[in-house]
Amino acid sequence: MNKRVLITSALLYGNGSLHFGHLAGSYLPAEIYARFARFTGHETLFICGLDEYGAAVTLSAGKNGQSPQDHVDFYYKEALKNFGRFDFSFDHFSRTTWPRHKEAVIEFFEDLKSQNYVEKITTEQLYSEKDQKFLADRYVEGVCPKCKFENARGDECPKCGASYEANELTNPKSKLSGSPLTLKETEHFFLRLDLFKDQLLDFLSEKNWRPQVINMAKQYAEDAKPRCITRDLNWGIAVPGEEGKVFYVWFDAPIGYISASKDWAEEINKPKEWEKYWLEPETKYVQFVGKDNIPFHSVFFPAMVMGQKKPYKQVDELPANAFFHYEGRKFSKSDGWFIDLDDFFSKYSSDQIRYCLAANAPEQDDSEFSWKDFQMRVNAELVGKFGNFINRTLVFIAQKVNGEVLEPKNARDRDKQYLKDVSNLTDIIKEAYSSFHVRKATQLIMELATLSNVYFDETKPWELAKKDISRMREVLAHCLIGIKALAVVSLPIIPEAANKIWKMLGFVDNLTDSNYDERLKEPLNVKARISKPEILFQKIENDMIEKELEKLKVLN
Ligand code: B3M
Ligand code: ZN
Repeated sequence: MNKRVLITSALLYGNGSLHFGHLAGSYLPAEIYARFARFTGHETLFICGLDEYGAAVTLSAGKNGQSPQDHVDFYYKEALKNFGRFDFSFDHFSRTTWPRHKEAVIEFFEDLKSQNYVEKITTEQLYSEKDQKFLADRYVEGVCPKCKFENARGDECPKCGASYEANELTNPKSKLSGSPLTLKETEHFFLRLDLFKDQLLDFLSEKNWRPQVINMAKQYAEDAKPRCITRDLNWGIAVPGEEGKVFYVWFDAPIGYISASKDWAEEINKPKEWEKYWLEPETKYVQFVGKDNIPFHSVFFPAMVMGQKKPYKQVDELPANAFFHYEGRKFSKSDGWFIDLDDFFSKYSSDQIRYCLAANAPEQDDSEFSWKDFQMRVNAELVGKFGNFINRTLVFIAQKVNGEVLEPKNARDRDKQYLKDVSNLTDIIKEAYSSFHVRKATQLIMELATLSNVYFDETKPWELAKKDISRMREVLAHCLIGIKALAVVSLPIIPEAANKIWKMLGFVDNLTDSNYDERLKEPLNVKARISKPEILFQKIENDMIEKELEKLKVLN
């Protein structure tokens, strides 16, 4: 991994609240990777923000009887509150309505235009006779040209992830009135993706991305054709010199990664600091997105970057995830098929849900959140394996050796074997994080907890307490090393618990003051005393889960 890492998560649309679907797909994997990158000593910038323009926003603001600006102001506050509740560690969370973004977008456009990569073209766009206007993509619905899904949006298909022009839909109709649409001539700017085709295919040929990601990217590059980047809308970044036209949200939004980095640099009073991440080739750039965003991040934005005069960093890794559903269905606030986060956080903790979402991350295929699985992950894994090992060891130490922090002195083969297992697992957990296998990381962490419990069970310190105190001390000293390893490896996923464990072991500094490898090698703080351990995770009782499921039954 390069020394410097730039990490971005897809900018959240400013038209709704965060849900577990977003989190499991593009946010939590990025958050875990960012914590891991910092903890392994990389200079890290983790950027996100709110995607505030586009027809998705005007449409939902309209439904709410709100102005688009009021609408996104509300959702910006919501986003900050919710990401905070999930213990996110963004370095900056920006907004595309901020001025620096507009400047950056205009600069991108002018660079493309001056090199003839954008062109004004007379085109046929979907027109509503009824409303007497051209309808921007999200106001249009029709049949997906790729997978034939009935309710595809005007610019991308929520089912197969295809990305296209609204006039490629079959049977297009107005989303507002349902009325059919006709084609009418108008002028728009087009990005000449076709001119970048060879360069894009070369760029993609070097990527070792997940098969589903690289296949989709290559297919989209093969089909590269001019793509309309302006819209007839009054909410967005105005196209210079054009009346009533704004940039298509997918043109402006990815530039938001750059403008957000500039906002961050200003905020930390080092206005040029963003350049280290964006203009220096040795940065590694990782973009986390959902699968419906793949074409925009693998082809559309890279082409925009290729057409710039400044040498912006291109994406190096694109660990796009599949979709994440809720009890067999898509999350949908309008259908009531969602989890109210105020209610959720009144009962459950951030670590509990972070762990559960990580364990079910939709890395290969779609996956889902179910309450039974959540209960199982918490009770059987976090409480039953992970928490149990830590708790039983620390309680025993508090009772039997007055909380002394013990050091190994006379290891036997069984102890050495345990240490070897711990060391193997901490290595492969690191590898899992580095290669974006969050699901595997959770499994391996539980494997470490399980083999630690087995070590405790086999060495039976409670029996040794009656007959061989020095051997008991030796075993407990090894258990403490296992606990320290659990704190280290679990930090990216369950930071609250990891930090608590660190303190319970008697360390006075913060776990993140040093790094992953150093922490694993470091001796325990023998001067400290272990007091009675705190509970790391609350068990979830059956009646709590039944109540959650009851709420869904009325909707079925
Ligand atoms: N807001 C789409 C989405 O959230 C869009 C991402 C923009 S990333 C530049 O799915
Ligand atoms: Zn489709």
